[in-house]
Amino acid sequence: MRPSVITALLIAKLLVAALFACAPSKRSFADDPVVQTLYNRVQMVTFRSTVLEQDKSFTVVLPQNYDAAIDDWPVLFFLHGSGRHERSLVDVQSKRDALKAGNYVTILPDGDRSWWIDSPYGDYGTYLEETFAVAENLYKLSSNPKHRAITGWSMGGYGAVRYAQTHADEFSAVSPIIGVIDYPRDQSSFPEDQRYDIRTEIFTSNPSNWPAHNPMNFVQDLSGMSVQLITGTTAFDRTMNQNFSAQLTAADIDHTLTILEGGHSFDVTLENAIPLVVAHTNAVFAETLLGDFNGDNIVNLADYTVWRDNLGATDESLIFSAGDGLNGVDSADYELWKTNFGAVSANASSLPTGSLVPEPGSLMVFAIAAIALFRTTKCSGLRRTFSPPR
Ligand SMILES: [Ca+2]
Ligand SMILES: [Ca+2]
Repeated sequence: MRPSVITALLIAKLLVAALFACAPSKRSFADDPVVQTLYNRVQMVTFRSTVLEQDKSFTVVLPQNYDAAIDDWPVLFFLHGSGRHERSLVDVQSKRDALKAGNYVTILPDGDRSWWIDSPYGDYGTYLEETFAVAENLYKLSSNPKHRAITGWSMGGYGAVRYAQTHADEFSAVSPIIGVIDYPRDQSSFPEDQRYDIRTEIFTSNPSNWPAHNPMNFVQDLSGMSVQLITGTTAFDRTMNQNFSAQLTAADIDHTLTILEGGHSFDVTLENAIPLVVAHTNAVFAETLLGDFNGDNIVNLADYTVWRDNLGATDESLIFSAGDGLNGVDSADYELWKTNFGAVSANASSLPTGSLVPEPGSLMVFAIAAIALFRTTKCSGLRRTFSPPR
């Protein structure tokens, strides 16, 4: 062989070796979740969970007007019951259709039989935070608690309440469906058909460990949220839900308790509960017209004045709690106002006559606002915002 051919072969060999050295030994989803379309407006995302050290999936139901170019989509997290998984709802057409009526993104994670908490079974509470972070990044979900809600059925009802309690500043609504929510506890005082075996692989067999896991002992952490309890007439969890409702009432926390005809059932009670949760979530998200800082159901110049006069305040109640829910009255709230300028609330039954949108595009207004902003804030990382469909 001629020397030049040998050199060429050597170089080729080195190149091939270098290529293989660079190739990852195992496919990792950490930085690159894989998105599949399952149905119209329904997707499945697979990613590498570093918490569980395995590949996990969640499903996603997108609202009709979803636009990936827009940030801050409202979101409902929906946790499944034991023995079910991330596809259990979306693979049933009636349930899938019911979920599609949401004016927000629905995220349905996979929690195996974990009860959605950190336990000897696995760190599924931490994994849930990880899953939500992946979803938030991929679908540009809102971090504003006013546009975040959580629900689930059975074990997922328990998980939704516990997650809302341990992340109380992240949600405006929680809706357990046939939730096992006065649990784990000694149930000897419950009627026999109203009991549920303690899952000792999660909660241990030592009763002294149970109170720290029973959502009943933390109802106060739900204050400020819109709480919707749904159970069935013959569901074993009915007593637990009635207990929970009484505890909420004692703590002066506004809530609803709906008892549907049916048992602890995927096909009946859950089926009929989904539209109620979707309607509740739509209503809670529409309640706040972001940028309407004086609460008159329209976003206009008057709201800018309110924002300016309260800029720097640590409490957004001074701007009618219509900011981004974070960091007091700040530049992000001004951005919300600017984005939603001219918007009118769906709840506006009677606007004062003559109060319709004043010259929305007035460059002078924005110039003044921009100067005020420049003077008073350090203005960084401003986010675009989604205004809910009206
Ligand atoms: Ca207003
Ligand atoms: Ca703010």
